[in-house]
Amino acid sequence: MSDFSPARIIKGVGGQYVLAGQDGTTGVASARGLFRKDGQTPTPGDFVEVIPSGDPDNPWRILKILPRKNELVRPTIANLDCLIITLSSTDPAPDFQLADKLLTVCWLHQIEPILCITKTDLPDNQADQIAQAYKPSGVTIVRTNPDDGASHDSLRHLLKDRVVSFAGQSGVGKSTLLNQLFGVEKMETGEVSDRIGRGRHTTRHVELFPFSGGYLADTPGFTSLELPEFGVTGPDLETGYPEIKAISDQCRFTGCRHLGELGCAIDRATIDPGRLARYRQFRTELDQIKPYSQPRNTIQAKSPSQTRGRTRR
Ligand SMILES: Nc1nc2c(ncn2[C@@H]2O[C@H](COP(=O)(O)OP(=O)(O)OP(=O)(O)O)[C@@H](O)[C@H]2O)c(=O)[nH]1
Ligand SMILES: [Mg+2]
Ligand SMILES: [Zn+2]
Repeated sequence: MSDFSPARIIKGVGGQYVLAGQDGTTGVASARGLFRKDGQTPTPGDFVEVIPSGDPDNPWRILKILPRKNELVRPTIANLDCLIITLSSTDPAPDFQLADKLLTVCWLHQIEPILCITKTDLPDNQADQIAQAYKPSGVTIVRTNPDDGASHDSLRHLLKDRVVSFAGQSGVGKSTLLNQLFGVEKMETGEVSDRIGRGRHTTRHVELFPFSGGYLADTPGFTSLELPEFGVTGPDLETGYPEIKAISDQCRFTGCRHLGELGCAIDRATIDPGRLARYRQFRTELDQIKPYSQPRNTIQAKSPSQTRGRTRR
């Protein structure tokens, strides 16, 4: 038993958790009721302490969640090294707001982002324009499609020995790519609806698969993500736009918000118009939020006690 604890949660569905021990063996656990009272939710990626439960259906019981180095609300996952922000280059139309928000959250919380542009095999794809817009941010960009073996190799190389998750809209090809990286069908994939041009939410839960010395997680697609949910404030936003931050010391006034102030250097610089418009929109929205109305950080290094007042999902 001591060999199995602490174990990592690799999947949690309906109050039942699949755990992987240090030695790679798996087991099924329930969580003690106390977590709900504490406002804690055992989350995929968590390390947990367990004891035998005596229940043959759920042989282990989770007693304690060990401190997290980070956690995301969407996708719901903890202790990530890297996030593959998956953006379709066509159908479904890329959601750049979502991509920018995820990039911001990653950079603020020491999760390395990889921008993965899928469906580059389809006609009229926007892969070149997307890559051009994001290159100045410095993010690692990988373009891929099911026949592009070289892109799969470079992703496998980037993922070695790390805990990595996919994130992005439904239908962008997260599960397709995960299957390609494994070389076997691990996850079901779904069509994109012709009528509404959206995915069908084929993946319904987060699941971590052992991969190349670490883990690779498939996650359900999502569209909405509000920066304040992740504790992002107006001044934090620049961290999500390194190409803006790099020239902000040339603005006439310190603390310039780059919203058209006198002497703002961003007005003279060449910033991708889409990126700049989204920065300005988010900054305006975030600056309207009064500090006391911000929810607690939901992604941050946790104190050992891990007490927090908010439940997720
Ligand atoms: N042509 C082409 N089709 C792709 C590519 N990647 C995924 N698809 C197709 O897009 C559809 C959606 O792919 P999924 O892998 O299910 O998408 P997902 O991101 O996992 O979606 P959810 O699980 O709903 O979040 C499927 O029909 C895939 O075959 C690609 O690079 N090129
Ligand atoms: Mg999927
Ligand atoms: Zn400025």
